[in-house]
Amino acid sequence: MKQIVIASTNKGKIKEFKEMLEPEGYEVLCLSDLPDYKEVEETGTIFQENAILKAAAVTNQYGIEAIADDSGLEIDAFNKEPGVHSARYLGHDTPYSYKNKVILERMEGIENRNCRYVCAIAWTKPNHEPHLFYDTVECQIALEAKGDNGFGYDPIVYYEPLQKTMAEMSAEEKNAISHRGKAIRKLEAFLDEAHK
Ligand code: ITT
Repeated sequence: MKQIVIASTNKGKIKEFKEMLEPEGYEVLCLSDLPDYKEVEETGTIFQENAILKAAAVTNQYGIEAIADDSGLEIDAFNKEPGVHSARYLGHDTPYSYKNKVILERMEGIENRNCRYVCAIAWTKPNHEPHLFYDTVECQIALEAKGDNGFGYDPIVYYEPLQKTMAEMSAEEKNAISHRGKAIRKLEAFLDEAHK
């Protein structure tokens, strides 16, 4: 079994990495599996920068190969905010039911509801150049929150081609079209080569 460590504490993300990488023969470990991990500050201004910061922190601290995901929701009517601040928007520990309600209220009367999820995945390994895998999915802010699947902003992120919010999709449906699903497939192709 090939092992890969994802530098994340986000349960929703980790679940999606496991759903996609375990069937490919990877055992996916996360930060809570590493002893004495010191969390890094996400000081980057773009997703790619933060992804590299998080993956490199694990590679530097433990001398092992690692991956990290930095992702978020860009809302066009809010100048692409919350963007890289998506986890911290309205407070890191604020429940998403509240964050989503505030976004729906702020969107009232705004015609342009376009938004996108963005995902940057970084891969790092001692004595190797880091690699980045990036993808997005174009969506709209829904008129109301719907669905109980997924995590974070999923209940208010509406995907027109399936006429559902991300939280109304099954795991398979979301992984097939999501920013993270698409970026993980690029990572997978690279890992297959790197681990030959
Ligand atoms: P780690 O850094 O430990 O991985 P984090 O949650 O702090 O966890 P980010 O800084 O990358 O990670 O923030 C990503 C945020 O973007 C996440 O907390 C959600 O609010 C949002 N987000 C990203 N992808 C999402 C998805 O597929 N569904 C719902 N919300 C998502």
